[in-house]
Amino acid sequence: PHPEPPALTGVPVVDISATGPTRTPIQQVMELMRTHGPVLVRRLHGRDALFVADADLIADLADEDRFTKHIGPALENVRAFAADGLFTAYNDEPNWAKAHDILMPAFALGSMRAYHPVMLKVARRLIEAWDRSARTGQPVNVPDDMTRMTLDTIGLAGFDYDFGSFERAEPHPFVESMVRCLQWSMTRLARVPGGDYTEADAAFREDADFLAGVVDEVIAARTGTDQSEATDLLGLMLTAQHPTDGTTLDLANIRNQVITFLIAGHETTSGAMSFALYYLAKHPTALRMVQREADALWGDTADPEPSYDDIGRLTYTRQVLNEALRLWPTAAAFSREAREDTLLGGRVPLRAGQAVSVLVPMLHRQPVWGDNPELFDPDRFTAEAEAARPVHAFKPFGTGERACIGRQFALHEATMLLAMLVHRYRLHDHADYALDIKETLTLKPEGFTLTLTPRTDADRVHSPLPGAAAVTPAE
Ligand code: FDE
Repeated sequence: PHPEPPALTGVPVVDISATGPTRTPIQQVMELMRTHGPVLVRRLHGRDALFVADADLIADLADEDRFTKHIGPALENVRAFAADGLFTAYNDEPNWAKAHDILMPAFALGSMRAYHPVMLKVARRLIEAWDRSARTGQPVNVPDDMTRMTLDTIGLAGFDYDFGSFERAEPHPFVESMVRCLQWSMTRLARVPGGDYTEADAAFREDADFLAGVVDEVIAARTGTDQSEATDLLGLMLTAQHPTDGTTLDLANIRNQVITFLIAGHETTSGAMSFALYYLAKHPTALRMVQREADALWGDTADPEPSYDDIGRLTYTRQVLNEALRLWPTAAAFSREAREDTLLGGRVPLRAGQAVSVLVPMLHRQPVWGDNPELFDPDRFTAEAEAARPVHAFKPFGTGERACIGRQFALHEATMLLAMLVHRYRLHDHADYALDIKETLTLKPEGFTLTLTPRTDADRVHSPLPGAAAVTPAE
């Protein structure tokens, strides 16, 4: 039962029924906000959705006492195949708190030490593939290869399941089904009343059943055997008891978690790395800085062995990722709802349960980001700059207790890979790529390709980093 929202005085209402939400609904709302400002109602066939990007309103929405996560129509659609997995569970669904408590330790920063070797192994698969392309001069498709890499990583680190993505010309059938399920979730939002969608729905069911079948096989292969030594997420889910009541997750919920981690853990992270490489290819100075950081750690070693601790030292690389996530947060919108009737920011009336969608890319272009928010500038993420900014101005991982559990996982994986790539290759924007952002619930730079040449010792930066002890040149 959705409460009838009160009239929003002073909030512009923009009717998009003539065009529908288009194939790029996020970029459409971004455009609407450029015209109508950072608070607006988007009306589609008489259905209203409130979108906000205003920094003060989002700081208010981050107040967990008054607001909580809202499962909106997009996530309702994803529930059709991820059900009560962490991402799509209702706040009061018992399996949310249970799985959250059981899985949190597996995603704490310290746990990344356990996943580091697997992440490195998959990074080397990518490098092997890119070395081949570098030899032949063939362009690499950046988002496709980043997706291969993140899928193999979450498959192996999560469930000891090898998708073997680099040995395939086309994505693994599991991925194709998953992508179609996500597309169904998105296009279902644009349906016109009275339309006939039986065919699309039947195709979706088939894909969803296929996903469940593959995951059930992975789980079945593990349930009969002793999991006490397993270090991956699945082993943990099969054995870990809730810290207070001692219960474990049931098999149906474990299946939903596996599907959830595969969805949540790979498209978002691969998009983030793709945008970071895009900006590096376009910004030679930033690229030089990232190379310098990697060179300081790994010097002229052709095949460095990045250690877990190295990744924490890649501070500028991390700044580049953050800045890419500022301009194009790959999970671009999340929804909140008021716990009780309230005034958002003291001015926008909201009923309990009413949805408010945060349009993150526009939050990341608000005046708190200065007067040139479109400019790619990793210096926005120095420790000093971050300390000077309101805490809720940057939300690529959502907010509050339903914020991203995979954040450290994604950042460790992405930071290591970026540094290894810039240490090894010169990146050539051979096609003078113009940004074209595809939306499949997440964002990615469609058709972004690079050519590569190996960096040589002569390319490497041998000067010390600023702040390092100066080396006196020999007379
Ligand atoms: C979550 C998340 C979020 C929130 C959403 C809402 O609020 O609705 C966000 C915004 C995110 N997430 C984002 C992101 C980005 C990136 C790169 C990522 N993410 C990554 C990842 C990885 C993994 C594994 C993940 N991720 C996972 C996840 C999960 C499970 C979740 C749900 C949580 C809860 O509890 O709710 C998330 N994620 Fe993320």
